[in-house]
This record gives sequence, C-alpha cells and structure tokens, in this order.
Amino acid sequence: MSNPLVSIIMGSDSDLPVMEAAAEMLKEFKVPFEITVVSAHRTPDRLVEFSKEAHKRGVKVIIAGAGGAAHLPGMVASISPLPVIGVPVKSSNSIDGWDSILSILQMPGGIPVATVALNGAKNAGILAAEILSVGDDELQQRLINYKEDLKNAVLEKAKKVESRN
Ligand code: RP5
Repeated sequence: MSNPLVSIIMGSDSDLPVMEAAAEMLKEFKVPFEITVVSAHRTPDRLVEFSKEAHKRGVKVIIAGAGGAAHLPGMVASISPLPVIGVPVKSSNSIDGWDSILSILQMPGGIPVATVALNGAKNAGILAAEILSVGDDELQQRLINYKEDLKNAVLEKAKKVESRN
C-alpha cells in the first residue's frame, strides 16, 4: 500500500494468523498500512534500519507483534520516535503466553510500548486508528460509528437474552 501511515511488523510469518486482525481493522477504518516481518533476533540489522527510517517514510504508528522472548516491540521502541503498540503472541516457542506478555509489557522507564492483550492484534489496529484520528476528523467519525455499532449489537443481544424469560 502506498504511503502507509501504520507499519505492522512481526517477528515471524508464523505470527501472521494473529497479526492479520490488526490489518483487518485498519482496512475497515481505511487507514493505509504496510505489513512485513522484522525479527529482533534473526535480522537485528533490519530491525535497526526499519526503526531508524520508519518515521522518515511517513509512518506514524508502529504495531509490532512477537512471541516467546518477544524483544521486537521494545527494541523498535528503543530506536524509533514513533508510538509502538506491542502485541504479545502465543507462539510455538511461548510457554503459556506470559513470556510474550511480560517481555513486551515490562519496559524500563523512558521506552514505552503500549501493550495490548495476548493475541490482541484487533485492538492494536483500533488503537493505531484512534491515535491517527486525533488529527483526522473523518477517521474519528468512522471510529465513533464503529463504537455505535458495537453498542447496538450488544443492545440487540440483550433484547434476545431478555426475551427468553
Ligand atoms: C518469535 O518467535 C516470533 O515472533 C514468533 O512468535 C516466534 C516463533 O518464530 P518461528 O520459529 O515460528 O519463526 O521471535
């Protein structure tokens, strides 16, 4: 996609089934994004180059997902001036998911990573859109509509549950 505002990166293509949910939300909100693999441990030079260059290419928010010893979001945040949203992935090398969560969540002071729930790529996509919507009224309206739809869906379910009695 040309001129991406959000960059979705992940440690391995095995993270893609989880990370696709972020891409789906960005498509829904019509936010241009790119998606690729950057491994902290297997391609450290690529990580450094990506992190130094992303903001110069016009990217505004980075979503980074990884599993196990999940150093990708934190290392990107240590180099890039952009907000980084971290997605802990329950991967093949993750014991129970807590390793991924804590590796991404427990950042030292000065280097924030906005960490979403385990496999929470959907919320990462929404959060990235919300960050961008601060300067984009049309995008903000799409987010307002989305939340209205969520509310209506719950009210519909409430009616169904209530009508069972
Ligand atoms: C992490 O190791 C990746 O983010 C992935 O979650 C996990 C397993 O990677 P593969 O061995 O499947 O490539 O770095």
